[in-house]
Amino acid sequence: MTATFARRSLSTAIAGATLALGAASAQAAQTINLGHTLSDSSHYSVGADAFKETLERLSDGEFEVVEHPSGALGGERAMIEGLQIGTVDVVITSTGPLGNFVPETYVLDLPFLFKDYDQARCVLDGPIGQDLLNKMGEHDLVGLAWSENGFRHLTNSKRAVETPADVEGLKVRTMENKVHMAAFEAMGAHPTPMAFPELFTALQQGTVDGQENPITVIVATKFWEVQDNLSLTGHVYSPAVVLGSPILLDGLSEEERGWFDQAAQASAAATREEVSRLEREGVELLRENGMTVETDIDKAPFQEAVEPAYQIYTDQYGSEMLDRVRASDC
Ligand code: EAX
Repeated sequence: MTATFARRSLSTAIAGATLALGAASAQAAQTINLGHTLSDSSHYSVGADAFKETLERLSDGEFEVVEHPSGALGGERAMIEGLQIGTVDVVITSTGPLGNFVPETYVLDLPFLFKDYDQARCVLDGPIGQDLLNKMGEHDLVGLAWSENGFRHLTNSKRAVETPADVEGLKVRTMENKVHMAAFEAMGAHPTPMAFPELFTALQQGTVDGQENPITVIVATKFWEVQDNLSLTGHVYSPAVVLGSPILLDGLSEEERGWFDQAAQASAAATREEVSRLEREGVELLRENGMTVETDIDKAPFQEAVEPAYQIYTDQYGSEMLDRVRASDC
């Protein structure tokens, strides 16, 4: 084959391929990459499935959602950065690393702020929650809907924890969140911030003694394989949020954007329902798998121990948001 012939046939091939691509993209669905850190049996996956089903149905196949569970696209901080630069389209994340991007959300990470699920959901579904979603727009993120992770509890491999004194000296993995870190520091623990995808191995290898997460996450991650003790401290409510990339969403028509809003709302509703189910059934499942569960925790001494976190928060961010949450009718 001569060089000239080879070149010509190559350019013919490229022209053909370009045509084929053009024809395909006229009909092909636009792929939406959705990421989260939890397993495909988790409450986030229930939410991801609802997002996918709703968006694909409403858009009549114009969009196709591809789910990437288990931190396949990175930890929550990395995925949020991905939304900002457009390498990820939709993320379901806790507020763990979100305050690093949208400091207004730190208020939600204060320990013992909400007394129960009803109150937390009511605040997030009302004007405060809406204002916080809107704030995300000022930081290259689109806040689509408040979803849920759950009330967080402490697990560890060293001892049964009943009082804050039992927490002293424990190396506890926290999320990359300075309000959470301040709370654990105040209890006398050694807070070790770490992205979630690294956590299981860190527990297995003894890099940290413990971690804290809702029943939902403890079940979905099978933490019983690496942690013996669970104490139902319920020390902080952990919201989740369905976030979108402005690079994708700002380019959509109003109708298309509406489909994403509805898909996010369906996702949040399905996730909350699954959280409620696991709150009813999860502890029993953890016991069956060998965890020792302290259910009867006196919260008052814990609440007192973490008080310095409030001072640290208000010194830096003022008390306006906190006062609003406390004054809400919820
Ligand atoms: O959002 O990092 C955490 O502990 C979170 O609770 C988990 O990734 C689910």
